[in-house]
Amino acid sequence: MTGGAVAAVDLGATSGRVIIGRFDGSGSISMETVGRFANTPVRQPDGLHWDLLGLYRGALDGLRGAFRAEPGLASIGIDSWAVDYALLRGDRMLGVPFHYRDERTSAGVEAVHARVPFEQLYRRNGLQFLPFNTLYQLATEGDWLAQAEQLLLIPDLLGWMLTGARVAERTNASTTGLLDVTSRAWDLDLASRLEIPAGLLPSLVDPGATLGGLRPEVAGELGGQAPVVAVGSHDTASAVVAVPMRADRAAYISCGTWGLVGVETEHPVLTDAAREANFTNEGGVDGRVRFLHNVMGLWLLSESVRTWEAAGLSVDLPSLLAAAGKVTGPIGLFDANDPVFLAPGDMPARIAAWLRAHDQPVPSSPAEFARSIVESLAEAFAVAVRSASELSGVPVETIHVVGGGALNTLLCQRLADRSGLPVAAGPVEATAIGNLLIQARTAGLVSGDLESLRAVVAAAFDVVTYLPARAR
Ligand code: LFR
Repeated sequence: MTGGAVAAVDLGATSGRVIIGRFDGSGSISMETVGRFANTPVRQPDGLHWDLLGLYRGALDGLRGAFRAEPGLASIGIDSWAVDYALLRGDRMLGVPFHYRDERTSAGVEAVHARVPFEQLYRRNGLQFLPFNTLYQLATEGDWLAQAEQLLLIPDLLGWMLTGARVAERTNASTTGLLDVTSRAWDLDLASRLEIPAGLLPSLVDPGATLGGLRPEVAGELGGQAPVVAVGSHDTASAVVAVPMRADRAAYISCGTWGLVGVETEHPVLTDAAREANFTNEGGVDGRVRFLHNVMGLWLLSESVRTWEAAGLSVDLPSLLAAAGKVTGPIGLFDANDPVFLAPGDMPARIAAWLRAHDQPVPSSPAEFARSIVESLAEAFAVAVRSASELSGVPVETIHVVGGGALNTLLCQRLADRSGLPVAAGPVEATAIGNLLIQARTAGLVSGDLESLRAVVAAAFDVVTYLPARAR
């Protein structure tokens, strides 16, 4: 196999990166970050939006750096969070995409469920209930839907800006609620019942498909030319590609803003029990299923830090977590799945209110809050792993933690203790690695199924193992 390089544009809820992956021809990978930019949502009179053009600008700047470092770049791939979209009329975006944490969607939930009850929806799309799933957001669009000619999810939107091609990558399309969970085609009957014009939904493509070359103006601006290739454009789909696991006996947690906790299966699990446990069947790369549950994740901590800093406190996260590890005495446990924690705003106040209302000890310092968050997350993760295993029949022997949460030693240890299972932490950059690997396979720089790609990850990146307290 020959060597070569590809570039990942990886957009997270708080920052975006452009990362080059170099493959040396023997199947090994090394990475270089060539661009990093903040992702700061903007509140407008009509609600909370993403700074979409700012993100595109950040991606362009990063890609210019990528071409400088690797003029022969084989391809570019884009991933981001799921569910959010822009509506287009011709080549014009109709407004700025909303942020999924905007609170306008509750009216959309009622409107959709009045037409199609949740039980029926689950049978068709296999998705857990999250109030921001695309189909609920669309139910709030009103006249804008009639004006629109096309809907593009965020990574597809950036792909269109770069190439002019309009597609819907399938792993991310699976989070809209409009994809049939069994056939993996658009559910046009459901769309019509919800009065969503079928013409809005672009042709579906699978990870590995080539969208096309850069538009000439873009290539000129970037100083290079390369095709854009569809990857697992839902960030969680890319992350799961890069979990160095045995999928038949492990669970994964993609732990960043969210904690996505689950297993990989060959077929969707659409039982009443799975629906009642609010587990989702999202589309994975190579036709796999990501059977998982969304837990609130490190958002609980980052939004707390933001609140303290807004009040004039300066917070250093490593010191805060070190202090949290030393907290003694009773620690309040709250339900990290409670939707009251979804919206931006004063997180410590909401946590304190929850604990008080449930007769739990209320923290009085940032360290005590951080400990309560870590313990509550570890507990919610352990419970979700147990449910994923029971509902899917996958016997879980190890829990893999990838993403930023893999650096949180207190969380990984407490998860091992609370689950009674070994926790294998790393790689931190799983999302970008999964993005790079699918491009590399398309370019012929690596080959094989997901198991072969995971072997590349296992060889190239360190994993730290945490054993449960009673096994140490
Ligand atoms: C993680 C993630 C989750 C999705 C949430 C909202 O970044 O993509 O998988 O449920 O963001 O899009």
